[in-house]
Amino acid sequence: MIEPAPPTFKKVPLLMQAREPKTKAKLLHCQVIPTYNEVENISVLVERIENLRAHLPFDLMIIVVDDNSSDGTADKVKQLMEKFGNVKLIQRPGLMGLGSAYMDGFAYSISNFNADYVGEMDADLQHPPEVLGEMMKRASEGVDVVVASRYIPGGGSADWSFGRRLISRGANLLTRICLRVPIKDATSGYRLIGQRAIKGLFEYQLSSKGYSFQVESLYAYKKLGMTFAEVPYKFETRKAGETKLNTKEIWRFFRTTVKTGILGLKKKEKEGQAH
Ligand SMILES: Nc1nc2c(ncn2[C@@H]2O[C@H](COP(=O)(O)OP(=O)(O)O)[C@@H](O)[C@H]2O)c(=O)[nH]1
Ligand SMILES: [Mg+2]
Repeated sequence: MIEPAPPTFKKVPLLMQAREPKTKAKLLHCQVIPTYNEVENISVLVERIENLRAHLPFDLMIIVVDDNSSDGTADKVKQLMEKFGNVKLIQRPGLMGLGSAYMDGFAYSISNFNADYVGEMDADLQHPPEVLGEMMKRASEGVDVVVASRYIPGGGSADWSFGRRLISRGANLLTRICLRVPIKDATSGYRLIGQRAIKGLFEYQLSSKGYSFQVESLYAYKKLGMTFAEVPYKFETRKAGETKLNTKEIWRFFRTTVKTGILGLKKKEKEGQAH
């Protein structure tokens, strides 16, 4: 079994991490954005999120997790950090996988900022940040896991190749059959998750560092008894750069989904209680 990568960030000293502006009474959402060679997308995305911020029901921080991109993504994020005090950067030494990037981003958000909610979102502008308001609204109604969905009325995907549609539909069908999660778009990488669901997730021994993290984590939330909701969105065309999803990751996804359906997930305790 592959061990999840250990967190590679250092806890930020308290003085350096003040949330600003301190509006309190509002809950805090940390939007985690993993990046690998997204230099052309990241500033457009961050600017779009910043433009929305004042209209959102929660305070918002942006946590970029960069895996030593060769195109200068991290330097671009450092420039954004000078402009926006609510942007943070976790720099990791090399490509370590989407799932491990999210786990590091979540752990950082909870341990440094005691985030009430964390979010998942691609850096490539496929996930329109304008949907965040509706996702936060559902969360504030008491939902633990809000998934932005292509496969409910109002959702969809623009300009997606036949091959990608087939993979996405097939992956969703397999996930629903194997894991019986109450979500139409189980592979969606656009999510908002409450603190108690994340703390529960940390107790599980996830086997995947990559894309199959999405279904493993959903299964863990189900086992934890979390509540779910889906909000429709239109999956947009990648604006620049290339997808990091490759054949190896797709096979790993299918294997992990079937394996999780049969064996369940193990908790981290030594005795390894299967579910
Ligand atoms: N830090 C980090 N980011 C990754 C990794 N793999 C993918 N990403 C980022 O995760 C997001 C989703 O990947 P993407 O290539 O858009 O996948 P797709 O939407 O399924 O085609 C993008 O922002 C990528 O840059 C990784 O191993 N590490
Ligand atoms: Mg993408």
